[in-house]
Amino acid sequence: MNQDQRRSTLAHARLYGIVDFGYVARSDVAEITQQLLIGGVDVIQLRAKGAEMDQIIQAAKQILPLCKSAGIPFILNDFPELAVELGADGVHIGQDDGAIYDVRRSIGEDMLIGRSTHSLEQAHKAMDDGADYIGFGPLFPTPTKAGRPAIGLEEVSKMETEVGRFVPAFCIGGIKMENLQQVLAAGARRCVIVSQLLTAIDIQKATAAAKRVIS
Ligand code: TZP
Ligand code: MG
Repeated sequence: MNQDQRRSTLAHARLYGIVDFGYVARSDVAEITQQLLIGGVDVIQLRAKGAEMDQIIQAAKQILPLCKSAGIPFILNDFPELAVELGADGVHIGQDDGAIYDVRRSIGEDMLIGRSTHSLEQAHKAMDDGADYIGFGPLFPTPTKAGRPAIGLEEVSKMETEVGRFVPAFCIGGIKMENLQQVLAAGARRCVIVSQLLTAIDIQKATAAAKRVIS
């Protein structure tokens, strides 16, 4: 995927899926990635907090070709240099992972940079700093990111108008089928859903159901 394809895929993306080692056994990485892709996720991220480097590399090498043949961008959480080495489409960084400018300098213009944001102010800053997309949340409390205070729905609409119109903004954190309509009604246009998809009995079906609501 070249730079234009990466950015245009992202511009149309609605549902962002994460292969999160908190829910996915190392042996299931390929199978679960495939189910997310068939279900209709528009972006895939590998999030492997606390894992050994070789496990991250091994998982990334399984996910990458699947994303490639599906035409879906593959984003690595953290590790910009590794993302370049592996040929990932982008890297996702948190508020504590340094300046976007520095990451851009190290990975170049072609790759995507996603930034986690937890307030309207941080969303603006990420856009101004040149993020290709942002995550915005957690909207609700979530075991996937335990301890991070929920920001609620109040700022979603303003964030979409002021930031999401220019830079794809994915609402995240505690989003489930049960509250998805409410999140969209609050102004969200794009979402990340992690635990509800990954703990579903039928991941492909759960993903497709979420995609239908969000599209
Ligand atoms: N960043 C903010 S909330 C979150 C991340 C990675 C976790 C989202 O996971 P879930 O299970 O969909 O709440
Ligand atoms: Mg990080």
